[in-house]
Amino acid sequence: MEYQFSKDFLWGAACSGPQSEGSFPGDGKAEMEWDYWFQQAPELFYDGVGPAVTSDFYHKYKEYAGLMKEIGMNSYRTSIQWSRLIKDREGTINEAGVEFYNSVIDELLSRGIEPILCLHHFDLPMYWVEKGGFENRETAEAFAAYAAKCFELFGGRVKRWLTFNEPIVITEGGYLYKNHYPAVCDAKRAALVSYHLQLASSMAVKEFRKRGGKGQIGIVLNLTPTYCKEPENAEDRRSAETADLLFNKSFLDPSLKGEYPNALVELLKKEGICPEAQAEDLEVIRANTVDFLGVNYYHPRRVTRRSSPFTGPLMPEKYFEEYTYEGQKMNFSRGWEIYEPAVYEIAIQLRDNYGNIPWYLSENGMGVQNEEQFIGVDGIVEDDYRIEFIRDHLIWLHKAIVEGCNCFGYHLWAPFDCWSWKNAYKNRYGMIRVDRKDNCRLTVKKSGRWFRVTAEQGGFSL
Ligand code: BGP
Repeated sequence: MEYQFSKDFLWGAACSGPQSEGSFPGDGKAEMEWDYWFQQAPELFYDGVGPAVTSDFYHKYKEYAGLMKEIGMNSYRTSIQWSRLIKDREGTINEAGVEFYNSVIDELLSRGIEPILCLHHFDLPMYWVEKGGFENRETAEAFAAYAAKCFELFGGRVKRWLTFNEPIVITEGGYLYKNHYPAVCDAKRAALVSYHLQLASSMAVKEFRKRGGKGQIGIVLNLTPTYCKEPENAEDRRSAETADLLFNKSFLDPSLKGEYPNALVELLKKEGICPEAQAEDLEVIRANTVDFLGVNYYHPRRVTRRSSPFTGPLMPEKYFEEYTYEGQKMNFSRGWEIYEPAVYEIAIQLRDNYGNIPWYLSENGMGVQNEEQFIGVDGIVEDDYRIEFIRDHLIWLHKAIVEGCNCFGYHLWAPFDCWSWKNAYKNRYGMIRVDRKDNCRLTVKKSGRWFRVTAEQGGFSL
């Protein structure tokens, strides 16, 4: 069977500024939330490793770009760190930051790798955290101004922009499940943050268009297709619909259709947590939908109706319980389910319910603990599990494209092993190994070799 993709298909991988660059403090970079949180509570971070060095991309970007080329990537997504580019709330530019991002863009372009830049990957500068972060509407305005600066500085060479990476994770991580700063559990604040994140994204899109931005602008959403245990049971179906509303549609609909689903607004009102929206803000959201979408897909969500009444502070879990079942295929290491058909189902949804918007799989990946155990005699990580993971997702993506879905690329998370927030270096995701015990020495894994051949051939046959 042949799995051939179009000639201009994006073969690449994604990472982010805060997870790869390191170099804080240094070269005028301001503090962002993870720098701060790590200093406050290093014990929360796996092995006590914070974001100060990460994969040392700040110093090694040329070597990384060379290896990205070697493994066949024709595109790379990373993010600009707001805190590296802009020093304070007054908007003072950090010239060293401008120089760094200019050099990275030029380096990638010189190697035929398209830079795709995201403007925010969970890394709010502390000077805005101090003002309430995205609970404060002013932060949304500041984000739009920062975005405009980025378009002005780098717009000539960057053709695809993304406003936010996984905004729902900022909300749920910071304001419900305590995985991100400020690590509180408050549904009302969570709803307000979500609303301002959407507004910030739409305002940035508006800036992009106002400037006659060349190229396209999108947003990266992590979509978790939601399946209920007993589809014949109406309550079970409702539990899945509600989870889908809260975790997927809450950004998908306003970003792509310009409006919130009525059912979501009603739910938030019923719970007394619906933000008070200004009419002109809703108009900005309505008028500034994205050109394309990045979909991060890792695992689905399996839910069923609650078996016991919900107690405690308001959480999405009031409306469902998650469940596992025997025979469920799990990543042997990260604890996430592997369910490839979901990629196809996402694609069909985007085709049928969202105007067949152009999109790409902007993250998909397999985190593995203690990966050194798979190093073979030649010193190469023999990550056949990762090759199988990528291939099996590509098969479903291919099926979707054959059926008319508008998917233009596949990006693995990540090109190289990188720092993963509170998990630090626990789970390795890269096609390039970063040996942190040996001055971040880089070696291509078996998956990198496989990816190169696949990208060069534009697919594979089985
Ligand atoms: C996504 C994020 C990435 C990355 C990835 C892997 O949600 O966009 O930043 O971290 O997940 O997940 P984790 O690091 O939790 O293993």
